[in-house]
Amino acid sequence: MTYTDKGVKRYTITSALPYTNGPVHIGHLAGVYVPADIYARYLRLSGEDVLFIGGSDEHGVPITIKARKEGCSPQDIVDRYHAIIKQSMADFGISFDIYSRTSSSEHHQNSAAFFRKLYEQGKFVERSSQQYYDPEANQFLADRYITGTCPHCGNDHAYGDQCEACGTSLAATDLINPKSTISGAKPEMRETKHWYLPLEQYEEWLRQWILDGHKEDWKSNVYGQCKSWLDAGLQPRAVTRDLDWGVKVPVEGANGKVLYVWFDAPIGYISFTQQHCGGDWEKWWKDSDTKLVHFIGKDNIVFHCIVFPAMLKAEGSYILPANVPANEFLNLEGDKISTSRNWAVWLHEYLTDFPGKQDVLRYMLCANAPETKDNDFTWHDFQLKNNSELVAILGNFVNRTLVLTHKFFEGKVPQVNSHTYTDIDRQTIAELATYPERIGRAIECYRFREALAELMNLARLGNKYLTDTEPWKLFKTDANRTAAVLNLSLQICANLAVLSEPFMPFSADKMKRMLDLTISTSSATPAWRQAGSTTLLCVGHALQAPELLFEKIEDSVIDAQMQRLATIKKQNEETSWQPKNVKPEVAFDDFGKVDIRVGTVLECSKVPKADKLLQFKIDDGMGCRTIVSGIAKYYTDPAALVGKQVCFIANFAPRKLKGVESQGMILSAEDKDGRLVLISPSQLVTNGCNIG
Ligand code: B3M
Ligand code: ZN
Repeated sequence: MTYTDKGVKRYTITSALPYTNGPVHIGHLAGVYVPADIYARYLRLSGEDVLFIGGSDEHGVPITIKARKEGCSPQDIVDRYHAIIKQSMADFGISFDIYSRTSSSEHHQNSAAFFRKLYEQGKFVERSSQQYYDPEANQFLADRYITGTCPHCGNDHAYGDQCEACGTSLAATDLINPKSTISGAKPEMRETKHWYLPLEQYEEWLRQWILDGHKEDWKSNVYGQCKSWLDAGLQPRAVTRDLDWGVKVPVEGANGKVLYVWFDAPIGYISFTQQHCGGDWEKWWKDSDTKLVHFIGKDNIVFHCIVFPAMLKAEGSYILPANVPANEFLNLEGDKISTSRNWAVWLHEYLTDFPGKQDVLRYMLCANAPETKDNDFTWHDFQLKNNSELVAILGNFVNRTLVLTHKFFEGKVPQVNSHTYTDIDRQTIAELATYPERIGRAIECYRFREALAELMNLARLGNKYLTDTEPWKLFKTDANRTAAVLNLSLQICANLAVLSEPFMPFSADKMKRMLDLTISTSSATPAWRQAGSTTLLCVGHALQAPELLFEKIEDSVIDAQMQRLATIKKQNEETSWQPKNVKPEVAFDDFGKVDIRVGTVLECSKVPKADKLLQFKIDDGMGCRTIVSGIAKYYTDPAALVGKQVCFIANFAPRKLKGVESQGMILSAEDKDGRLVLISPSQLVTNGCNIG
């Protein structure tokens, strides 16, 4: 039973299938899996029939690139990361009904059958065309096998199917200055045949379905992207590739070709439904009283709002997504999360550093979710939210209530006579009653940050009620009143245990354990609809011993995480360093005008009041000259340079630096870490000799 959905009999909830070319990180959780799980858990608590689908996306070029890099098979790669990802999802309580994988034989059969049906219905256009080919690797270059400059935003690392910077879907031939990511070679064009889904034939229908039909209920970031693609006009989209890893194309003349990963992957949602439900699967994908919702990140919008719906429309027997509440991206300490740069908080590593603290991360990633714009995860904010919200508000309230009940009423829910209720009780009871709907409506509208904030408002209500009534003082003079206060506080704790489950399932279980709370549900009164009341706990009910729900996170723990990122940043700077672009050509004669000589250092000292400057006295073979150079930071013992030979430009006009006249410029190399290193001849040469 929901607040906003009328006539919906069941919910099919899908979540983007992560590529198995690496582990999952906080960006995956924040963007897709925490919101999807909140939605699924909430609907189940509301008595709804839910199917929550997840799985690994095991085809596509990112995987074969990784396999090539590691010298193993794509199957080795997907087996490794499917297991890691599946475990991480389970560890974080992502409550899939099934978590499967697209390398499964069931999926290969199902996606091939889906393709064949469209093929036999003549829904594809067969076309030969010139495609990029790597003559060194002897293979065609599709998707991430080719990179170049995006024609739309200028991103130099766009791929052959998509630009991750601006989200535009691309054809490899759109790229500027393309190059093979396999060999780095400049690709050549070769003839090849592929099957295309003529998206332009669905453009009018998509405009009507999305731009007219979902103007009000789809998020503006999703609606906006769809509108810009539709306004730009849709193009035919190749749904096959010249690759050997993927679902084989099940038609004549398709040797060496597989389904494009973005054709087969969304069909994985259907394959996994079939795997989970057996014969009784169709109601989840074909009944009009089923609500289908796709949870994804913004880079997947075109595939879930344009391409997959066109495929479903072409096939003809499927329902379409009612909503696709895509999130934007989560950054980490101000920088884009990146698997290749290891700039991430990996879920499996988080659990090593923060055992048992899954809910702290779920809470943080929901509270800071990039729901309408990119957002930033900082370890400082993680510590702050844990200490000042979870520990100080929610944990503190539940702990005080239980400790006081054990202290004053032997750990049993005290008797209460409603005539002892005062105004503050009645106001608190009235406000408590509003929270299931306040939280539920926000969840149903995919506003999970708002829903979580409302949950915390309920915890604040409880905290304030205790602080205002001071039962620890009251008991001495009025045990009855104290009983009423603690009974109501316990009821609020019980409500928090029910209403927090979608967001923090582990803490909800802990609260239920401490309260020894079980909610008997029926279709008429699902757990969510029982919340809001002051009768979840019966008088006399025995409580369990109180435990701390959350622990304070110390600065030292955060410092260790920041140190880890600093090390990764330094490693990235070193490995990602590229030589500066070569300057524009100069004529040889111009170079001839510069007179470069060798000289020997006779004296060397710091220039007074100038941190960066050293002054050299050089024997230049024609006498002596003084030259000032900005390398003091890298040569902290200038005297050690005496006797060394250096190279210098002899015919620069003299100039004063910090009061010292410099007659020329000493040559040094700037290394990748910015360090300046003096250039010396490899053998002793005569002072004053030319360099040319
Ligand atoms: N494998 C996720 C990504 O683009 C992609 C989702 C497929 S959902 C069918 O990172
Ligand atoms: Zn771009």
